[in-house]
Amino acid sequence: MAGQHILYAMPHSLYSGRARSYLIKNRIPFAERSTGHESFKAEVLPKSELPTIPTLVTPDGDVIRDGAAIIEHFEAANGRPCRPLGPRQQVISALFDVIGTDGLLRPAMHYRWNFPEDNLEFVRHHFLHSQRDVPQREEKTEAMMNRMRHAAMIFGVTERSQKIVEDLYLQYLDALNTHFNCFPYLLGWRPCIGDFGLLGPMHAHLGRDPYPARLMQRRAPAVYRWVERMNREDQDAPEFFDAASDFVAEDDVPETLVQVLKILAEDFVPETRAAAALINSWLNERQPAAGSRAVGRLAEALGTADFNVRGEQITALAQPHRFYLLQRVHDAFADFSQEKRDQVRSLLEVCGMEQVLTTTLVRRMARCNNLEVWE
Ligand SMILES: N[C@@H](CCC(=O)N[C@@H](CS)C(=O)NCC(=O)O)C(=O)O
Repeated sequence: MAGQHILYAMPHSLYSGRARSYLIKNRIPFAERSTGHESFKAEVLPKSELPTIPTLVTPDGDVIRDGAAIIEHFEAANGRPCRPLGPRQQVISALFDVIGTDGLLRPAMHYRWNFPEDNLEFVRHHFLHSQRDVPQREEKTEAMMNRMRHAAMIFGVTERSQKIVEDLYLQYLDALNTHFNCFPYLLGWRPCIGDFGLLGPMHAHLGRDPYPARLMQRRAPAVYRWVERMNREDQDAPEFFDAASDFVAEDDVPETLVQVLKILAEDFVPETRAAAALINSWLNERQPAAGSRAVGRLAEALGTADFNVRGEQITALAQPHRFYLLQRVHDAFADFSQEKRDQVRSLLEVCGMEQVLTTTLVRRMARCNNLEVWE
């Protein structure tokens, strides 16, 4: 593809890491700009509808807001290089995309905001430098950080739930480390859509802020290497002496990855079910008009949902975005033959994730003019 793309993104932004990595791995030339850049307000915002990052401007001047939409733009144009063909791998890849962008927000936010002694100056540097050097810079930085800190806490980390959030994260990290000792990517020897989604929280927050990054380096060096690898153009797998180049053969999903999913299911499944119930009752009550906005900025949600994890109640924001991406899992599943659906269902049963297949909203979402809208 000729010409250069501009990616509005920031190093400390969760969703930016996903789109940036996709562009790097797929060798799409781009320059990265902060939202503090003059052009963001003047040229991008009128077309992007919301001031979120990542937002991409193509060489033709088209503006694409949202990491999933940016990736879909290139996937659709280039024969879907990052979507595995086999049904099991396809569903696992799409599922990791949701887990990364929506399911790991709790540990990401906890390890960023609840360790101020280690993290605060580093995080403040990034928030400050995402703004132009205007007189209100400090004030704006504090306001933005407070908004994000608040959003973080309403993903469900409290004094009571903190231990469970940490225990789950550490078990997941250990299992993922075992996996990345066997393979350089989730499904083998090259990245799939799920790798990019998972990278969101694992890069900016959990792999880069001082406290969690050190934790990852010490406890899970193979995960740390994957984070590095996802930000390099080449395969970057010198530690694998038998490296191949494709996804694992025969639509196999490695046992090491099944173990990771089993741990992730412990809060992903109850949270998804509780969020669906809450959003469905909101939809039934409000009956939003077709075409009205379904997904907003990070801190916007329709309310909070309660669910239980290891005997403890967690209360977290319920965001429709999770279901926008889950629709893709459901749509892929619906298109498979009965035999393939059975294969996928059996795999998800082993992972404790089978309920994800039947947890749906009563209304579908679509994208229109850079926004997700109710159909
Ligand atoms: N669904 C969007 C979410 C983007 C998003 O919320 N980005 C955050 C930064 S990681 C942001 O721009 N927040 C600023 C705001 O909400 O005002 C995506 O996947 O790209």
